[in-house]
Amino acid sequence: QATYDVVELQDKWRPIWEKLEPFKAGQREGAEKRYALTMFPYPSGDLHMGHAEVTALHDVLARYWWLKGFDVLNPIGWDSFGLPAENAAIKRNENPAGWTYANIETQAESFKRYGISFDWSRRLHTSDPEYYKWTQWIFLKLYEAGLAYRKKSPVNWCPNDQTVLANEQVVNGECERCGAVVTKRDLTQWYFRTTAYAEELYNGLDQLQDSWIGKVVNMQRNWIGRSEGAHVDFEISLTDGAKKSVTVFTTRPDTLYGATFMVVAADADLAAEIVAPERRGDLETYVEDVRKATDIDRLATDRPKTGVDLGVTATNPVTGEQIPVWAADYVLADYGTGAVMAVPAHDQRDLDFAKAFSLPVRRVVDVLGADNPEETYVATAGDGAYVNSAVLEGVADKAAGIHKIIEKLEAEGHGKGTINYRLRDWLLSRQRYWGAPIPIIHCPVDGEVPVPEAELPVQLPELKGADLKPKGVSPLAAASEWVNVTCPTCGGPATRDSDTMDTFVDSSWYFLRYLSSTDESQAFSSEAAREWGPVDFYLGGDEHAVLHLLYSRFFTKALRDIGLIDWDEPFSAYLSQGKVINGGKKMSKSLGNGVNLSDVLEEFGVDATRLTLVFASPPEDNIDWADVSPGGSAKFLQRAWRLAGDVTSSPGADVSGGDVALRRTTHKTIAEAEQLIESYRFNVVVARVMELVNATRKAIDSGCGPADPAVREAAETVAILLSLVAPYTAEEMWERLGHEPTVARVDWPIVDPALLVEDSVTAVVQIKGKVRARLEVSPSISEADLEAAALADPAIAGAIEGQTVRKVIVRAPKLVNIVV
Ligand code: ANZ
Repeated sequence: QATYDVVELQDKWRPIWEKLEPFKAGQREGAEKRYALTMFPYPSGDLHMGHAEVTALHDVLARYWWLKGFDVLNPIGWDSFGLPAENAAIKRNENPAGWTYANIETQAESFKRYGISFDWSRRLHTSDPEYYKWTQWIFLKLYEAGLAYRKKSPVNWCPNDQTVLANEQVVNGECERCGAVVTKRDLTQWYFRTTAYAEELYNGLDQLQDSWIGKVVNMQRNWIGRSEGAHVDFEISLTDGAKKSVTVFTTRPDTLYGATFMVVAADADLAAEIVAPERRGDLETYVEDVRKATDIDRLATDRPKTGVDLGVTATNPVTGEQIPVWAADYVLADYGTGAVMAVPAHDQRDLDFAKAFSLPVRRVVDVLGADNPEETYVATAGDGAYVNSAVLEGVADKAAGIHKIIEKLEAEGHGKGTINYRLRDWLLSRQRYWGAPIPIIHCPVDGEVPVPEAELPVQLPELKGADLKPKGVSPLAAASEWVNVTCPTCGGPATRDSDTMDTFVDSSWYFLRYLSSTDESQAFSSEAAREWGPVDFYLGGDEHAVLHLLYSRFFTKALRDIGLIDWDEPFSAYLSQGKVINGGKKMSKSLGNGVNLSDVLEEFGVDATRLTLVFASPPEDNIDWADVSPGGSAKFLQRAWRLAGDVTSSPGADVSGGDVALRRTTHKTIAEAEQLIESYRFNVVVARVMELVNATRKAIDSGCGPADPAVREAAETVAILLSLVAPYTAEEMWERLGHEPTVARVDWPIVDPALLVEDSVTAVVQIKGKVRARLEVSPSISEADLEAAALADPAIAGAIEGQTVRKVIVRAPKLVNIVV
């Protein structure tokens, strides 16, 4: 090809690669394995700039690993269940499958053209029965292990999507998908017991600290929310004379002497259980209001305090006082125990509540320099001297105070030290159609009965769009032929569970299915998991920082304990890429600043687009499309391509006598690229390749000339390094340089360490202060090497012969002084 024509290049190489299949995992027997994973796409429409960015970045590392000799797994699939398909289907009165699979085909075709080094033979779609059969199977495994269960409780309800949501899907009180304000409903739902792993999920973050992008580790820490504190038992005297023990969770048990009242969550069962008969009406009216507020509102410190006196008292276990018990909304039903000991002097929300309802305030910590909260109504949370606190008075500080009071509570049987987690169980059932049916049958006689394994998958019946309209119950409930079955245990009439699973269930194990995506006999092979897992590098968006990444970690631990895998964490390294924005703003329809990927590809070609995205910034930073130049990228690629045509030496030419300056640049570039790629600084790699292209061009035009084998070495290096980012151009260069395809599977060039030595410096060697020799040495020479070189120098060796060397003073790399 005499001119650089991107369309021609793309059309030429794509079929050749498809025939060669250079990226099939498992083809390098005996080689070390590497698993590179990028978050699989949701099939809404064609690929967009975000997909182009993440896959281009990810491909740098995956392709690098092939060049470095690893056996690489870099799979692709589709997260193809979910609401957008269902909503599109309702609009068009179709089944969601049609829309979904058409989009998948479009995206697959685009990915192939985009030249990503995926192993296409492992392709999967979570909405295929062959896939969700195993999602259901895993659900049943978790059910058997007691990690999936059903319970009735107040749940998040999206009035727009007419379905429940997990806590993780409620962002600032709104549905993370549609933005509707989320309300609460009392419903019986399926949960995964994520809380059983709260401690391990929290502690496991320590080992990910250095290999995961820090902000995501911190977000998970905050989400899991570990609090050290104590459970303290209070005895409540009910109106009928009975006693009931109620436990509160507190992070400040050392303030127990200042607990002047107790507050329980108004919407917790406990409140209704203990309320005095004459207060029940007030409580019920109040609870109706409480249900309308989001958790965020309820916890807001600046909110006016409201509540109902429950008309009963509790005994403070250390003072013996009878304290009133109230119900309020600022205490949440599903955090801690749903009840708190209120210490108004040292907790602002309790103090605001005390002020609103004229409840007593007692200071128990005298914080140096702070005014008395009993007078100021400003709570003090700091450390100070204990007052009004019997056994704690004289104790040095908060830590010692907490320790001492826990000891006392434990000794007297009134409580114990504990660790509380904010993490809740994962609500997984959804009242929508386009998801994996929950494989449970409800029988009036036998209760919950798992669908027998041989009957999996429980297939989704085909429903038309009209039947899918959200009604608050799953559309499947109305599919009577599908719902009504016989009980597998007793053979009597029973009904299928009509809810489907949250699509985050599908994506919590897809990285395992890739290991055995065509295996019809099992979800995945444990053997393959041992060989390939865990994922060595995962790249994706940080919108999944708590949702998908936390759920996958939970699944991994659960499946490990079930005995299916033997590693603890799914993703050894995780990085989240920045967003592609435009003009400083997020791309959006309303701003009209969207950049259409297919237009960009059309105008500049695949390679220039990929190069632009990789070169624009470090992977984790945003890319502002207004600041980049795909045209400039295209020009650079053409410059690189031209080098290959200018080389006149033959392939395999002996390079040892080649131009040293150019060879140094080449080898330095290779060595640096290696380090840069391994630290994910892909943009700098591109910059180095650009410099190498310039140096090679200069050598051809005004240096050693095109026949020097150093020029070939440089051009071949450019082709190899460029293959990570611009595969079409690189492949064409490789061919023009006289090689067979594919450059994507050559060996990473070996660096000659001698060529990495920077320009040498002169070291002076003195004997008793007189200069006797000068040596050319590396600027980074060690003291020991310099001393050895000096003593071995013929002039020095001659001068000191027959004398005793008393001392050698070395100042590398410049000076050696020998005292004889
Ligand atoms: C008494 C106390 C005194 C408290 C004090 C704090 C300061 P974190 O750190 O978030 O775990 N609390 C406990 N359960 C609650 C619930 N269901 N809803 C709202 N608040 C609740 O917070 C734990 C603290 O939050 C607990 O410690 C409790 O108030 C409150 F000077 O107990 B503390």
